[in-house]
Amino acid sequence: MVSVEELSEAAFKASVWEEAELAEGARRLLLEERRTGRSKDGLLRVEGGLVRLPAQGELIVVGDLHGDFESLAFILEDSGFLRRAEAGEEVTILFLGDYGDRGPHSPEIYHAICRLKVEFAGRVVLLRGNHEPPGDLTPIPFDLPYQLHEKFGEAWEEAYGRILELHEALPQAALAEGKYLLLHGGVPSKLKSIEDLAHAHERHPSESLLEEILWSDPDENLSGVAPSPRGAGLLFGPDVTRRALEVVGAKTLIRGHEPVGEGVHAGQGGLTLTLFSRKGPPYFNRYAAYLKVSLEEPAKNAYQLAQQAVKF
Ligand SMILES: [Mn+2]
Repeated sequence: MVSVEELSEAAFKASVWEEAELAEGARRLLLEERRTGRSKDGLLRVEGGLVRLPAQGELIVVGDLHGDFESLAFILEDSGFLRRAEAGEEVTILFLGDYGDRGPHSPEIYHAICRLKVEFAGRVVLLRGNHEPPGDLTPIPFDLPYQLHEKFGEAWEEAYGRILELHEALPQAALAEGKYLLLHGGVPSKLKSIEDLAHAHERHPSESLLEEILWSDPDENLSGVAPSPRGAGLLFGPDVTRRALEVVGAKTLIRGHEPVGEGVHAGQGGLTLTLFSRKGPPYFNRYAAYLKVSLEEPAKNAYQLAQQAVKF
């Protein structure tokens, strides 16, 4: 059995070749899911860049990690994911993206999440954030190459190349039908169908669907959309969220992307939940949080969901 300790140790000790091989292994698995429409264990259905979650069991949701390995280790330990997945329990862990940059342990986070995907297949969903960008939308800071160079020395680009390719294979959204829509930043303001979500990556950059999914932020008072201070994506009001949730048949949007002081924040009249799962500079949020929810009995709204978050 893989323990959190063993997973951590392997991530810190990895050679550049092991790091590259794991990223490549995870990428191949994701492309296979996209091609066949299902994870190899049949637990997930996949349509383009959209993952459909199972209708039963528990869902563990992890927000931005940004190089904070300690928080990842805590979440895995506290949720018991490894032990429970290995015992065949119906448990799915979903990451909302933003794995690297800012914190010091981007290479180790990539190692661990790729290993989780390779070992547990359909029990693990790795979504794409704005720090797993398409080539024309690189965020600042983008420390990943520097951290890989520092850790691996001369051959660092072996791992970097594979990780950039992995980014392109990450799905951009997940749906628990009738319950939750999960993605990194925000809902596309012109979303007309589930297919728009599933194929957003194929229409980038001629349409802004993917950019909005990766970069947008909810606003409490806005009606419609406004330019974002981030310089990419948009600010979107509760009316935009409500319409998008109707289109995909979900009650609540669960997303990451924004640092929140308490680790979790319910907004937009209960339509939107923001999760932030890392600690330390440059944010110094008081708590980080992750979410544990039943996929059978959905929470009524984001306020109820927020109460089910585990703060640490
Ligand atoms: Mn982000």
